[in-house]
Amino acid sequence: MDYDRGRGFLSKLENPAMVYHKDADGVCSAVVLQELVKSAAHPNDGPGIQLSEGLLESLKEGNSVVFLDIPIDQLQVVENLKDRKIFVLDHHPPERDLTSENILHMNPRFEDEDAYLPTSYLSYKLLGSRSKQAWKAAVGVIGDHGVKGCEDLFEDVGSEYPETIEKGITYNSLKESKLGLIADMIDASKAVRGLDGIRRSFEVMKDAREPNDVLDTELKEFYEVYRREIERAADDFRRNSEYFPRTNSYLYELSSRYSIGSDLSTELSNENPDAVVIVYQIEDYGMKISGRCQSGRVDVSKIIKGAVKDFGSGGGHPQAAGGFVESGKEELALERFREKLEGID
Ligand SMILES: [Mn+2]
Repeated sequence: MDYDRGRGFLSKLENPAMVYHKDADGVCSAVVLQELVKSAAHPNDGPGIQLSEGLLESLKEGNSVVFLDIPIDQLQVVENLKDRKIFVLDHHPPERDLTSENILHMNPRFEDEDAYLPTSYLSYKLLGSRSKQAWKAAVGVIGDHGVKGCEDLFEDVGSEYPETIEKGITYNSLKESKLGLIADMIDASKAVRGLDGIRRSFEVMKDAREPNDVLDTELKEFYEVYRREIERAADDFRRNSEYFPRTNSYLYELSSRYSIGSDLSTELSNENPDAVVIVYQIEDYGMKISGRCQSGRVDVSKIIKGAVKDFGSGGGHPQAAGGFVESGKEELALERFREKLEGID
């Protein structure tokens, strides 16, 4: 990655808007990059990776945009922002290289398709020298389950906060550190308060001078609400899920005002790694599905894809996957799940 080129390109942008992905990596990559580019920052506000029409219109009013942690090469965003200067910093598998006269598209996967370097790490590298922002980048990296390949960042963090790396520079030990807790607090802010929660996380992270500054903010309250809700749901799961003994599988309807299906299924699966856990949540716009089987005994991505076929979308990894079913087709998808879970060997 040619970070000097990236820094040069950024330095020429006039008053750019920043758009970051609505998760911990997106928030932290934007906060870190504020050291180079002071600008108004917005989370992407459409479903998934998308931007709302309103946000896109507001970007058209300026002459440059920085996109962080959003694979906008999968969207028609640059086509909608003709003649603007655009900087894209991302680490998702790219579908095309957007680089042109007005656009610089940086992604470590252009050089190594298996690279896994979260955007917060790339933002930090763009700064070009050791910075007091290192711990913020580390929070984003942990939030995206990175760490491997980002050891130099964690060494910089360790020189200022030795306690964070005293158990080693591995994902599992860092997840247990204060920085891992902050990553969870940012995720919780989104689960509990949606986009406003993410905007609060951005402000809190931007204002914080050290990790302890984050721990006593309203993010802590979001996190507590979120933990209580996960525990309540896990308890309800133990009493009310459908169990399929032949396949050691569970099917569970989550009722919650919060979007916790993905984290809940991860926790349930941690307790029972060989079981198949399918959690679904029915909303007025359709049904959200999360599946886990951490041992890899069963490919849950295949099961979800099979169940949502023709009226939804699904995918992910064999051990962890998700899906969506359009409104009105929920029962059909659930029947397919039951059939499948009755009979896997
Ligand atoms: Mn990311």
